[in-house]
Amino acid sequence: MFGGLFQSRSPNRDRIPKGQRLTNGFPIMTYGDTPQIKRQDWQFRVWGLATEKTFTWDDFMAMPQSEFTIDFHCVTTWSKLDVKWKGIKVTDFLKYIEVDPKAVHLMEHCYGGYTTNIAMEDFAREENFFAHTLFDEALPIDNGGPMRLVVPHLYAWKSAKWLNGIEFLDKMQLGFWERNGYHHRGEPFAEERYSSF
Ligand SMILES: Nc1nc2c(c(=O)[nH]1)N[C@H]1C(S)=C(S)[C@@H](COP(=O)(O)O)O[C@H]1N2
Ligand SMILES: [Mo]
Repeated sequence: MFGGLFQSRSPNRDRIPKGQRLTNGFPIMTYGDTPQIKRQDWQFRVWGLATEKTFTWDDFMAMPQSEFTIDFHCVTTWSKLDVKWKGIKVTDFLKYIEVDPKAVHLMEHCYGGYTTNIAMEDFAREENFFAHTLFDEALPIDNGGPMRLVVPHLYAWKSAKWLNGIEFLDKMQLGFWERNGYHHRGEPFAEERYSSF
């Protein structure tokens, strides 16, 4: 009879970082215009400290496909639990390119010009993926369709929508929000919200 009470103090509490609140919807967070890119026109380029290579939609579809259920934390304080996606693991994708061992950092580039930076060790992790499906539907354009990156262990501004390239770097450079005061790494459980530089 007290089940409801105890459930409301649920096991999920540990999954919600300090300063965050649960949302049931899926807020859209976009700076600027939303680029309209069709699957057949989508391209993804790798450059910098990696052998330059351009991939098409079909190239990505031919890679191993995986399913993911992850929690998503936006620095503006909403968190959404158990978001279901399909896509390509970063660790699987990395088998298709040649990265120079000097690459320690990278820049995510998007249609529309958004950028965000990430360290190689935060990028090349098992739980990160390129997403093309959200809750069993083609990834909606507002959520970054046709393809976005998802990096569950960092704040969602690192999960670049309309992704179209990755530039490998020999040192950290700052992306769009990072140049505008956000933390260079952005780990939600450490509350790395703002830059300390
Ligand atoms: N290209 C691009 N990617 C982006 C953004 C953006 O403005 N442009 N916003 C980021 C932020 S701040 C968040 S919280 C998430 C939001 O993803 P959603 O709109 O699918 O909820 O996308 C991230 N990726
Ligand atoms: Mo965000």
